[in-house]
Amino acid sequence: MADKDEKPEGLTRRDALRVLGVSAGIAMIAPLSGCGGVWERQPVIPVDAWHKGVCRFCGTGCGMMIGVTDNKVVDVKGDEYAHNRGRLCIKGLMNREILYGEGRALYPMIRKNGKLERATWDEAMDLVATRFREAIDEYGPDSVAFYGSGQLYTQESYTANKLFKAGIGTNNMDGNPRLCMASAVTGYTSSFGKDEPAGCYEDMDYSDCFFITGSNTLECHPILWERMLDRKRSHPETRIIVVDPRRTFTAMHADLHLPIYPGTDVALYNSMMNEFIENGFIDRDMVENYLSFQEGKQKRTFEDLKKHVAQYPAERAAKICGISPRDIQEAAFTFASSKATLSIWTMGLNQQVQGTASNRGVVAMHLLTGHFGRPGATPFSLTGQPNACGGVRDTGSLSHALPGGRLVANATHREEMEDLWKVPRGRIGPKPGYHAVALFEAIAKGDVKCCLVMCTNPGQTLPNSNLYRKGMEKGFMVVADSFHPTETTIFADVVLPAAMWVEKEGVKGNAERRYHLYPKVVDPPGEARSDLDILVDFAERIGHGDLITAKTPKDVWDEWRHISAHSKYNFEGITYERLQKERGILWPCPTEDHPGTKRRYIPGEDPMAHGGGRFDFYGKPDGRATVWLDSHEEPVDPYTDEFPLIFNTGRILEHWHTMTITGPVPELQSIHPDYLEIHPHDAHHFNIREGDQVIVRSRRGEVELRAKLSLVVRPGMVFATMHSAKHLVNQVTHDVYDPFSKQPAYKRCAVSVRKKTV
Ligand SMILES: Nc1nc2c(c(=O)[nH]1)N[C@H]1C(S)=C(S)[C@@H](COP(=O)(O)OP(=O)(O)OC[C@H]3O[C@@H](n4cnc5c(=O)[nH]c(N)nc54)[C@H](O)[C@@H]3O)O[C@H]1N2
Ligand SMILES: Nc1nc2c(c(=O)[nH]1)N[C@H]1C(S)=C(S)[C@@H](COP(=O)(O)OP(=O)(O)OC[C@H]3O[C@@H](n4cnc5c(=O)[nH]c(N)nc54)[C@H](O)[C@@H]3O)O[C@H]1N2
Ligand code: SF4
Ligand SMILES: [Mo]
Repeated sequence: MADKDEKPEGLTRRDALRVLGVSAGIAMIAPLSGCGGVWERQPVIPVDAWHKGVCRFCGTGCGMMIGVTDNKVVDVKGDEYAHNRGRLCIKGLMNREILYGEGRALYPMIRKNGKLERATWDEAMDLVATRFREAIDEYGPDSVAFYGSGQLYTQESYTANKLFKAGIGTNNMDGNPRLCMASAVTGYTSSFGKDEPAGCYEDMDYSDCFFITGSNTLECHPILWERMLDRKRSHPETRIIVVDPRRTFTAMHADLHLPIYPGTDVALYNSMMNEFIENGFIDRDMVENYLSFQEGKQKRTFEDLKKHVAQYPAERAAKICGISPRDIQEAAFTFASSKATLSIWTMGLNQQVQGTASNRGVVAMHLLTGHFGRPGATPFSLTGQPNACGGVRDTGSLSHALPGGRLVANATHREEMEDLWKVPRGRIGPKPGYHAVALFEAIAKGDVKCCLVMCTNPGQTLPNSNLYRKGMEKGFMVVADSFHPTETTIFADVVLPAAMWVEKEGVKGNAERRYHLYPKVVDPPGEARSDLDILVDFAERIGHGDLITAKTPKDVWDEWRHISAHSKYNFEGITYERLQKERGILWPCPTEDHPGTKRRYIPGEDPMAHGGGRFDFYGKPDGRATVWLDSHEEPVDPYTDEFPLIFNTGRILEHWHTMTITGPVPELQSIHPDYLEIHPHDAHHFNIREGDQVIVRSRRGEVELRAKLSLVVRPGMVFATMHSAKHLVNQVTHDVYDPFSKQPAYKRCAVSVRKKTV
């Protein structure tokens, strides 16, 4: 941890991160805010009351104490009794500031003669209900849609899902988790039959090998990164392998870094599996008793898998991936021979055309080597947003899904939900609705007339955004956001001011299946209302008040937890009273005296698992997990003489997505993510110097950025963050998506870069 006196004054942000490295997320607070770290800070304003809560930002879901005086959050500190053991990263600490940044949306607005004008809630909600009703009457229920978020509370996503699917009768219900976690969902469900990770954060305390792929954990899940480093500090023999085309801060701390070409993960994992087989690292009991094998729709055998991965000897895979064969062999040996290997992955895998195949490649490596279901041994997909798991994946708030792991396309699942929701059989349509990209395409075409957007900013975050931004001008867009203007509210016909974080109450489910409660501790500003209140009001005004009978966060939670009992996600035992007392609980948790489940699929540990064997993969009819035979595919959008570079996008530590929340925080305003990382060789070739304004152009659009010469990227590759609204990188990205998950491939497209000439 940075000592106040040793503060690396005068260093750039990047230098500071590099120096501080291991404690980056935490230590950054000193150079940035100049306040010397939370531990030494004397409270400026006395705190009247401390409330137990949770950070609003990433999927880590760190517990925090929230200090309130005079209806204002005046302080926050890490909760020592929560899984994060009192730690918070810089964004966690900034929860104190985010409520009071400039640009909060304070009252409803309606577009009149092209301009957004202040309106009353009654006027705004009446207009919304009338327009939706008219569209439904004239064009049917599929002419309206909901586009939600992994940052809404579970009660909010659950209510919207029920209202749209079982009330209005449309499956046009999707959200930003499609851009974020959809490939993890298809990866898990095709492997295990059920979504969500099998392990938990505690596993990090027992691993001897961390295989981190497509995740810049140090910047994006800093507190989990710290937890992994705790393990390495106490057990220095612990190995960290990082697979990332960029030499990120995470990669800089790796024992082995494989800087593969973007989109070549499948070749790498196949090659590693080949090494496992050739070197006798296969868990025979696992293969014989707990696994099945599949390629497309065909059943396969272990012998077939052997032949399949034999097509990826290290030499060949190394060429595909642009790394050395020895590094593949070393990665495979370290992975397989450790006592317990834990894999971590995020958007580098999910946001690829082969997102699903990459996900199940990592899962397969664990299943084949038996690095599964023991403390420290698990394939762990890290979720990005704080409630993508609990709020959206578990409640089935996606266009193809229904609650508790059910599917729209499955007649039995539809009937179960119609009965549980007490609506007539046949109410839920058999056809999946539009997924994110298709939804905005349908709005652009005029097939979807009205869309309610809640807690997300698609005008900035959809890929190939020029196309969809034009569409938003066409449809009747209702946008509930806590800030205005955003790149989406500027297209809105109605803006609804939303309460955020602890201005409202709700439950979220983090990356390890932990449900935890966010209390309401202050009032929202102006006339802002909670998203749940907005949805309940909307339901009543369009004539579905009799369906949406649970109207408070507690009542909705109680309805949902009882419904969950009719699925393998059973968390009926997680009552509101327990949530108020405990630091969250991991599902499954069927009864009030159940402590929660750390590891799934293990009889005796997971209440859903049965039999006397090592595992019960109850999500699959034969009780066996599936290993998939997937092949490497050549990337879409190839580079050419005209577009000779590969463009990659992502995040930095201090900012959150579209910066609506972190942008106004004074401490973070000196950090401008408006640059393009370019390797000095390429910069030289294209006659670009540090600080030059450059135009990045793809087959779809262009964006102006500031050149930053950097060894983080390989020659032939450039990188920019997704954060800046002034520099919309998604004008350039490709809207091609994984055919199974429909998640867009933000991490790879071909571009040209040239110096801007004025
Ligand atoms: N500070 C901060 N933290 C956040 C967020 C934020 O906005 N700011 N957002 C949260 C959310 S919603 C999410 S989804 C997560 C995202 O968390 P991460 O996925 O860790 O973050 P990204 O920067 O999007 O991408 C991760 C890495 O994938 C690499 N990559 C690109 N292509 C490939 C490939 O083909 N293979 C492999 N193996 N790697 C590749 C990129 O170089 C990049 O370093 O972060 C969460 N946490
Ligand atoms: N190029 C590129 N694009 C990407 C990605 C990438 O890696 N590269 N990553 C993708 C991923 S993984 C994700 S998750 C998405 C994120 O994309 P978005 O969800 O579009 O981005 P956010 O900035 O998180 O938007 C959240 C919005 O909700 C508002 N808000 C905050 N709290 C509340 C609340 O309680 N209620 C309401 N109603 N509003 C609230 C905020 O002001 C903000 O406008 O971006 C995707 N887009
Ligand atoms: S790691 Fe994530 S949840 Fe924890 S404090 Fe940082 S942003 Fe918040
Ligand atoms: Mo995300």
